[in-house]
Amino acid sequence: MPASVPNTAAYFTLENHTAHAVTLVEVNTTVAKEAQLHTIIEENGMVKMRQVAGFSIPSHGKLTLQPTGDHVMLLSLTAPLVVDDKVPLELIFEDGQQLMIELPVLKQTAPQDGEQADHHHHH
Ligand SMILES: [Cu+2]
Repeated sequence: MPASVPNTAAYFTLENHTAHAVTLVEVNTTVAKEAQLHTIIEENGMVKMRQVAGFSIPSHGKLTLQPTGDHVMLLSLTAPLVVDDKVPLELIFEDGQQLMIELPVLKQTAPQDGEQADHHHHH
């Protein structure tokens, strides 16, 4: 991620091993002013990002965030991200559960409009 770009996106996979569905409703991070849950939709042949209220993960299912679909948008980075640094994210679920994760910073080569799907560095 070049230092001049104030926004970036986070991708990870969550597995739900419980007997009930869970919903990720909020993400907090120290590296950006705001983290939003986004999905990508196609409308009239245009690929667009939309903010959503939550990502639901079915019982014994998983949520896969990726550039072509659901993702966490980090808006207004507070400092430039350095490749291989770790970015802490606090995930908050609808039932009040919290989960801390750390993601490595990867070089970004794909544009953020979601139209290119075949890069190799995604999780
Ligand atoms: Cu987005």
